Amino acid sequence: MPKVEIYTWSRCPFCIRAKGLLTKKGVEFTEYCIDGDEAARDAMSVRANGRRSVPQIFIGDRHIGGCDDLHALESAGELDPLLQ
Ligand SMILES: N[C@@H](CCC(=O)N[C@@H](CS)C(=O)NCC(=O)O)C(=O)O
Repeated sequence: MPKVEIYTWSRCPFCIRAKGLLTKKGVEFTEYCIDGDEAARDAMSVRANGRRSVPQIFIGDRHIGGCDDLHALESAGELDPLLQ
């Protein structure tokens, strides 16, 4: 399985929801909790094509986007192939 990374704020409902989907699917992920860390957010934004909201999710080299993007992939049946 490729490395799955997620940038989060601890109290962000979208982050909690995204992590919930990954956990439900049995996906192990690396979480970067960047509460109050603007330098880390800047670094995330560079990786995430300018997006600054959290969560931002990466699977391998691919930028997935946020919580809605992750769930859209799941609904379309396109998430599992990315995780293999
Ligand atoms: N549609 C986005 C919404 C994410 C979102 O709004 N996150 C909030 C935190 S809960 C945020 O980053 N707000 C700050 C901002 O948008 O700059 C997703 O599905 O990930």
